[in-house]
Amino acid sequence: MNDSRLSRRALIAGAGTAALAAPALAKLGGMIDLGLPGGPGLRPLSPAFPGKGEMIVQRIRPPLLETPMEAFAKGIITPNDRMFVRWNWPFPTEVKAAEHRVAIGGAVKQAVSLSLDEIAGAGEHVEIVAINQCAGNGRGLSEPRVTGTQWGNGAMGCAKWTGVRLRDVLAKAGLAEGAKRVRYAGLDVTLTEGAPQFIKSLPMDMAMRDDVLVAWAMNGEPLPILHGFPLRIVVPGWFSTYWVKMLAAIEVLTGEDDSHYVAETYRWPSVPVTPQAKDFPTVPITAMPPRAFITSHADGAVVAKGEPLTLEGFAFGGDAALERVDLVGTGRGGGWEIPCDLGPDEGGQYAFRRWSVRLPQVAGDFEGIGVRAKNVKGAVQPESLVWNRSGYARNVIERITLRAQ
Ligand SMILES: Nc1nc2c(c(=O)[nH]1)N[C@H]1C(S)=C(S)[C@@H](COP(=O)(O)O)O[C@H]1N2
Ligand SMILES: [Mo]
Repeated sequence: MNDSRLSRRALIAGAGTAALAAPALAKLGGMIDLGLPGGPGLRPLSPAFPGKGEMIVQRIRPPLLETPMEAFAKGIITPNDRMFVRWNWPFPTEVKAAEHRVAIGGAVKQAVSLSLDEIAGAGEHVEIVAINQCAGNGRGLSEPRVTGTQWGNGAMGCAKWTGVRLRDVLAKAGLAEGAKRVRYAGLDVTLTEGAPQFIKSLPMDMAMRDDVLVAWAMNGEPLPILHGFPLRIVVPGWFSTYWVKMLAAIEVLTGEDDSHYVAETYRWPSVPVTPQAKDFPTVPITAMPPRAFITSHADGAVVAKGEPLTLEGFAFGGDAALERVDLVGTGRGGGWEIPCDLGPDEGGQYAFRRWSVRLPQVAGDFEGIGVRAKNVKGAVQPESLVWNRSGYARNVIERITLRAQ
C-alpha cells in the first residue's frame, strides 16, 4: 500500500519517457511505487484510457491496468472507471450489440445462436455483488519472485453484476446426455499463429449454480468495452480467469477440457512446493481464499503517540461469507490479536466488507501489523506466503509498520 508520489522532476521525466511510448500516456498524471520486493516498483499512473479514471499502467496493449489501493478506501463498490483491466489477447474495440450472437453447441439437444434480447429473455434477471479478482493479484509481491504480470494488490474490485443465470441460457439449447463441462470463449483474437485462444470452462455443478451469470451490466451500466461488452460470465467466489468477457461462444463438453488455459496454465500445486520443486501434481485455480487490507494507513505512516488510534479497511471471505477480521501483530510478549468490528453487510457473501478497530492508546511503533480475515468455512489467512511459481491466489496476511511520534 505504498503510494509515494515522485518529486516533480522525476514526474516530468517520467511523463517524457512515457509520451514516447504511447499516446495513451500523454496525459500521464504521475508515477506510483508498488513497493515490489526487488523492484522495479514504479509504474505510470494514467487517466487516459477510455472510460477510466486514474489507473496504474502495467501494460498498454492489450491493456493491463491496476487499481490504486486508495480506490478501495471509500466504500465496498469499485466504480467502473476504477475497476482493474486485464486481457490476455487483443480484442475488438467496438462491438455492435444488434449483431452480437452467442453460439451454443457441443453436447446440446439443439445448437442455437442467441441475440442479446434472447439472452435477456432466457430467464429471471439476477443482481449480485461480487469480487472480480485476478488469480495473479499481488503476484509482484512474491518472494522469491515469479514470472507474469507484476501486479501489486490492485488486480481486484467489487461490483454489482446484472444478468441471467448461465443455466437458463444453456436451457435454450438443452443439455445432451453425458454433458460434463461448459466451455466458453470471447471475441478476443490471438496475436501469433497457433497460439491458444483464451477459452475457459466450468464443471457442470458450477455452471448450474444459482449465482453463475451471463451478465450485461456492471454497477447498473452496460458493461464497458474494457470489461467485456456486451456480455461476460460472472462466477462469484471464483477467480476472474473464469469470468470470460465479450462472451461469443459456449460449447458443452462430455469429457475433460484439454485446452491450454485450463489444462496447462491457471493451475497450481495440489501439494506444498518449494521454489526448487520440479514434478508435482497440479489442480486448476478455482475458489478464492479470504483476504483483508488496511486502507486508513499506508506502510510507514506516522501515528500520534499516547493518543487513541482507529484503523480501517476492507476484507472478503472469498468463496464463502466473511466470519471475522482480527488485527494481528507481534510484541515483546509474542503475537497478539484484537478482533475488529465488521461494517454492515452491504453486498452479501461475495462482496467486500468494511472493518474497523479502535485502539485506546498508541504506546509505540507498530512493527509489521496486519489484518487477518477468516470465512465461515473456516479458511483463514496464513502467516507466511504459500509460494507457487505463478504467484497465484496470494492471501498471506499483508503487514505494514506504523511509526509513533
Ligand atoms: N475474453 C476474455 N475474457 C477474460 C480475459 C481475457 O483475456 N479475455 N481475461 C480474464 C482474466 S485473467 C481476468 S483477471 C479478468 C479481468 O477482468 P476485468 O478486465 O473486467 O477486470 O477477465 C477474464 N476474462
Ligand atoms: Mo487474471
